[in-house]
Amino acid sequence: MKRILITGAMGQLGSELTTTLRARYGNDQVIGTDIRRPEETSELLSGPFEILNVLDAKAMGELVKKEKVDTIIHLAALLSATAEKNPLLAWNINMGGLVNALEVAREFNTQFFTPSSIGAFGPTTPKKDTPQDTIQRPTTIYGVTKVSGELLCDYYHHRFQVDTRGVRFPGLIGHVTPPGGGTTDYAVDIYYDALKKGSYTSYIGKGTFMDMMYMPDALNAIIALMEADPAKLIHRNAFNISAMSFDPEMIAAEIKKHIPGFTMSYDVDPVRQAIADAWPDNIDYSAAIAEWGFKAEYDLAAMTEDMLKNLRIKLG
Ligand code: AKB
Repeated sequence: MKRILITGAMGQLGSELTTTLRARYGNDQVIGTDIRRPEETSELLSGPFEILNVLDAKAMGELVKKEKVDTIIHLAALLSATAEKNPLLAWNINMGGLVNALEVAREFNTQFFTPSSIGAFGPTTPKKDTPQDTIQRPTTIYGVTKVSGELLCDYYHHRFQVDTRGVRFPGLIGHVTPPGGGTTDYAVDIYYDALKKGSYTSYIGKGTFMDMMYMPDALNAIIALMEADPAKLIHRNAFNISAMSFDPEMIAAEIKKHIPGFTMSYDVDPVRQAIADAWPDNIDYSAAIAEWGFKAEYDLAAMTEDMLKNLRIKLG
């Protein structure tokens, strides 16, 4: 029986992962944690939930010991655009939280997952079909923490035999919890604005391609990797994965098929545009397919249909 602790459980990925893992492994087996408590009506409170600051290593260790946790999923981190506004804070939270979580995993011999990102690549990385193993010289503080995190997870595996695993997530798109502070967030915002206003002003410019993935595929990927036979994992941490690559024009055109009057305009944000320009157009994820059978179900058309259907219900 699994006993899972999730940090950053109130975030875009954490909120959906917590409920998905509870459905799979049992409601009481998945302990959601975050720096604050969710609203009383939140689904996250349908199972165990604890307030935990990832910078407090002692509290994390005590919780893992008390709850007999055997798997840590460490999600708490600042995303790319927020990180760029306060680089030192980003370093402290992203690296401080990660090293604390890895130390706890080492001490209590737990399995460990943490996400890296397409942000771990930089302007000198090949932009098309970006290989699994390639140049990683990111120019954002977020990217610096992601590359360092990949290396640290590799280190804890080979030095201390911690069962660390991870993927490089592309932009994640979902309808449950909005993302906060990322560069790829436009691809979520556009659906909300399409339904609420019939128009969207994009802060990312035309022709800027980035990898993306619909949330159900991201959740399945985490489960598949965590349950994969360790003997088959060559890369272990930081597997490239993706489901689609598009630019703002393509997602707008897809939305128009459902909302014919939808219009798109541009007001490019130089900071987020520079981040996007330094990231790959599309990554190669053949290692994830070969080593643990990664697959994605949703393309742009299927995702758009499902997003609009669910957001129509949510927004009323
Ligand atoms: C961001 O935009 O910062 C994240 C990511 C791709 O890591 N969504």
